[in-house]
Amino acid sequence: MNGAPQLQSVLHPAGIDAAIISQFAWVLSGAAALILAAVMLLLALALRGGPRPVAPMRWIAGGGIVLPLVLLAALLIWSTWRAAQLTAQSSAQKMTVSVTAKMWWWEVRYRNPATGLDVITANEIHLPVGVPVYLGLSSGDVIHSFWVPSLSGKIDTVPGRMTGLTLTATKAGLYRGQCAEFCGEQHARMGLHVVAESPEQFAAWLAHQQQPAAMPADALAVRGRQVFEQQRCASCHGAGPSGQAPGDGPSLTHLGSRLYLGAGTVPLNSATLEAWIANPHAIKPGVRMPAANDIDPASLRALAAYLAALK
Ligand code: HEC
Ligand SMILES: [Cu+2]
Repeated sequence: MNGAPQLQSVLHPAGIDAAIISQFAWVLSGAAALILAAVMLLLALALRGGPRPVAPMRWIAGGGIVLPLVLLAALLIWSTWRAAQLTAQSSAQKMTVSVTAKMWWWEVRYRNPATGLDVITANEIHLPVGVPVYLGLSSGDVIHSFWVPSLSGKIDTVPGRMTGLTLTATKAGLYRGQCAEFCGEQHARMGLHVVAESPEQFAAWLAHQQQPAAMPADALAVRGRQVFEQQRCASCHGAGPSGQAPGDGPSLTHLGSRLYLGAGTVPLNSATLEAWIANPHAIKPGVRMPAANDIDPASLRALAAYLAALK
């Protein structure tokens, strides 16, 4: 799906709540535009001068009091009625996903029904189309805000608190999301992607994510696995058979199956992987991962090959 058109647009809804929100945008801006046009027309007529068809007091009472009251009341009643149809934020849903916002990436967890343990991934949320999914949101550090405009409204993630959002994707596709609360240096590069797919595709994806990381098969990747251990990458990342352990960095257990690197910053491929490992600060300045300064080119290539093979 790499390279597919991605939507991050309130005006292209692909979720139940997003459709209501975009309707708000159209109706309220439409009404405002009509009123503005009418006022401008009256202004033009007034500037032209000539006889006045209506007495000034009537204009003031009609246009200044009655019209705004009627119009605002109508819009208020309509929007209150429509807002009540937004999905209730209850966790009584079929499916729950936990999302923890961190500086500057997203940890994503699914429950593995077989083991009762969490399947941990990052920056990419897979959802089955048509199924209401409750996202339990929290923060590992400062306040962030979870927002995937094509799917739903946005909600803050607050340290020490759980907030929740229920999403129902109505169209399969790749949707971009963005942290929407300033959270430091790399706030702008704290993106995420939602892959909305058929329930069958989703089930296959989740079953695959539940598997332990593949052991490297070819010589280059075997070498890469050694470099990974020598470089102490696992102190933050924990990839490999024990890779489901939470850490200060995103899980790399199935890194090769993801579309982007650095929370939606660059597409994931071997070139970007090598560049990221050598110096992530060149791609995302200030990122909370050290550059691997003491790594030779051959080891770097092997390490990138190992990580890319973690499908
Ligand atoms: C001090 C902890 C730390 C160490 C050590 C560390 N990383 Fe990271 N790494 C992070 C953090 C934090 C991120 C998330 C950065 C972001 O996107 O803001 C990250 C992101 C990554 C990513 C991108 C993951 C994704 O899905 O976007 C890769 C790949 C990666 N690290 C590989 C490595 C490798 C290989 C090493 C060893 C050479 C290493 N890291 C060492 C903390 C660390
Ligand atoms: Cu932010």
